[in-house]
Formats: sequence, C-alpha cells, structure tokens
Amino acid sequence: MVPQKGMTLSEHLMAQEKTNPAARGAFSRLLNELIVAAKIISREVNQAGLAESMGFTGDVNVQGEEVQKLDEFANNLITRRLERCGVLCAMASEEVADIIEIPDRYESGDYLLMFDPLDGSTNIDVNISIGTIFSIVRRDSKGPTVLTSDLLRPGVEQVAAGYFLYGSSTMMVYSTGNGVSGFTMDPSVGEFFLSHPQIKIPERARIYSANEGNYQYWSPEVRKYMDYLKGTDNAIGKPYQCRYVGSLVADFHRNLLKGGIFMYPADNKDPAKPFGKLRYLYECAPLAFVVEQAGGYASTGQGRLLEYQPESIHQRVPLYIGSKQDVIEAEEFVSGKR
Ligand code: P6P
Repeated sequence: MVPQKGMTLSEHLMAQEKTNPAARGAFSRLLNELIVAAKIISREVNQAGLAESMGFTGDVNVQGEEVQKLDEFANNLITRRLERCGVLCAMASEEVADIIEIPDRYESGDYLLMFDPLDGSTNIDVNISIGTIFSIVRRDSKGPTVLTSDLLRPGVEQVAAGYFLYGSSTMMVYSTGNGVSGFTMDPSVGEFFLSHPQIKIPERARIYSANEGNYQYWSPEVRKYMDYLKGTDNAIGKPYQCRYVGSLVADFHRNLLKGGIFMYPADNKDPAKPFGKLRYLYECAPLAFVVEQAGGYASTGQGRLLEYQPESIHQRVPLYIGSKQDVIEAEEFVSGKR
C-alpha cells in the first residue's frame, strides 16, 4: 500500500494492520483512543491561551468546571480513556510516580503505554508549541500480575511510538516500525489527514538545539563538541545555527524535518539529576524510535539510546538525537574518542 497524501489516519491504521497482523484490531483501538484524547487536549490547549488572555481566574472556567493544570488534565484524560480500551495491561506516565494499573472492571490486554501527557506545558502561556509523547510495548511477563520489568524495556522493544504536536496546527507523527508518517488535523472536520508520508531526516544539517545556559555544568568532552559545532573546522566548514525553543516535541519535530541535532547532555547542575533532565521511557526512547525509523540516530553519548536498559520508570538519560552523521559525531566527542 503506497500511502497517499490526504489519506485519513484511520485508513492508514487499517493499512498498517495488513502489513502488521500482530497489531490487528487491538492496535487500532489503542491508537484511536489516543487520537480522541489528543483532539480533546488540542482543544483545551488552544482555549487555555484564550482563557489566559481573558484573565479568567484559575479556579473555575466559563462552564463552571474546576480548571486543572493542563498537564494534570491531559494526564487524567489519557489515563481515563485508555484504561478502558481493553488493550492495555498497565500504563506509566511522566506525571505519575508509580505504575498505573488497569482497574479490574475493565478488560486487560497485552500492551503497555508509556506517555508524557503534555511535554513543555510551561510554554502554553507564551504560545509555544507543546506535545504529547507516547510509547507502546507488548507485555513480556506471564501470570496474573504485570511486573515493573514489563515497563523497563530498552527502546528497541517498542512496537510503536510517536507524538502529537499542538502548534500552529495539530499534528500526529508516529511509526509502527515501517517508517514514519505525519498527519495534520483539519479542525473543521476534526480528522487527521496524511500530510508527511514516509518522513526521512537529512543525513546531516547545520542546526543544533541545546540549552547553552548549562555550558559550565557540562563535561569537557561535551563542551569540546559544542565548540566544534560553533567553529569552522567542523564537517560543514561553517558554524552551526542554534535553534532552541525549550519544548522538546517542537525542537525535535523541526529537526526531524530539517535535520540537525538536539542534545540534552548530562550536567552537574543538580546532583539529584546526574544524567540530565529528560526521561527515558516517556521522552527519549519514543523519539529515538521515530528518528531511527526516519533514518536518523539517537545516542546517550556513550552508545545507541534504543539499546539502553532503563533501571526505573522515571530514569533520566542524556539525549543526543537527530541526523545520523551529526549524532554519530557527537557520540565520538562525548565518549572521548575525538
Ligand atoms: P531546559 C520542558 O520542560 C522539557 O521537559 C522539554 O520539553 C524541553 O526540551 C526541556 O524540558 C527544556 O529544558 O532546561 O532547557 O529549560
């Protein structure tokens, strides 16, 4: 099946099931529930900006409902919708300390969902794009109880991953292991249409995304790489351009389409976070799955990120992700080989 621009997401999911029988039915139910949640989050994100500008007080909105912080709202919405889809045996959220079990009243399934319900939510009131990131694995353990080890999987074991981007338009970008497809929502009909079939990231591009305010907290190897990018003796012969909005999904999406490297290195700013800020299960592994499916690469700075074995559900790891040649080069510097 050759994906045609304008194809709906539902058509695309059904076509995926033909090439991926393991995903027949259950998978589409899971993704369709996620899509409904994303449409509702998209509406709330847009209204939040309006509410802010109209100066509503925080506690009660125009419908008289209790206003929750948007990331709490997004987390609760995804949890409530997905727990009843009959396809999941557990979930884990960047917003929730422990594993999220499926209530007994709902049918359990063979998949687990890890998600960051609203990454970058502090950017809402300055109208910068934010996103929802998701990762799906099949259950590993047998027996009546889902184990934490079912969640603590290296990213290579994901069966699907992707993100929703709430920006100038709402997009969904995802992969089930057969390349990366991007869909743009037409708000007038509330449907996602294929706008970016078979996304491929350039092998190299003159863009880097990093918070250089952390420069003094980085290792000498990371600083050496940053200085290399900003010099003229790099592979392109000109200083790279810095593009950084401080919203991972927005920065990643731009680099996926235009190329370049996003990095959040380990730093010694906060002894409690020696491996940097970003979480493996909800941010790094799903985006690494997508970027490799698009021909790119993701590294912890010491090796392939998708092969990293997380030790806790909120494990943080350093992240270097984007164009393959750029990330390989970063890994050579950061691991001390250059
Ligand atoms: P810093 C948002 O809070 C986030 O988790 C990511 O979306 C973003 O890439 C990163 O943190 C920005 O962190 O330290 O540069 O503000």
